[in-house]
Amino acid sequence: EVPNASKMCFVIVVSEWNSEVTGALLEGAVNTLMKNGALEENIHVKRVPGSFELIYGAHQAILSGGIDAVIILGSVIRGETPHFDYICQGVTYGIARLNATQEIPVIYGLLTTNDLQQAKDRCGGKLGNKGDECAIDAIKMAKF
Ligand code: DLZ
Repeated sequence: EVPNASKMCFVIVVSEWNSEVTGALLEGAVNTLMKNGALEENIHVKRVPGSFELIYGAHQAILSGGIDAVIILGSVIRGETPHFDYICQGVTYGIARLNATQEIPVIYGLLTTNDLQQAKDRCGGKLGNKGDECAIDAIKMAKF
């Protein structure tokens, strides 16, 4: 059961890297928040250049106050160097740290895939949309 979100306020921090994927994640998250009662004026979208900046973006969103949950959305696609692993680990650790130390929940919507097709499958393709899941999780955690 999903609580009603009509009195909740959200910040979505979304990465511009792989914007075809992150745009679809964002659309899913916003639609699902609104389907569950959230008002458009209470959903604030902030953009950062890449997934590594999601940590800073989420932290600043928390410090700005007056919100119930933050959702981060990003897509990291494996390349030929270990860069992928460093970014994924850094973001995961950074967001985990925010969740352990800050007062409001940060929902982890980072797709970490081997190729673009796997990402497309997860942002509105055959495996659903991670943005939808993150929206539901944000509402539940805002109520927690
Ligand atoms: C540099 C980089 C690379 C190679 N790949 C991705 C990616 O697949 N997804 C993503 O969100 N960001 C990528 N970035 C950018 C880094 O996240 C970050 O923006 C830069 O290293 C600057 O801090």
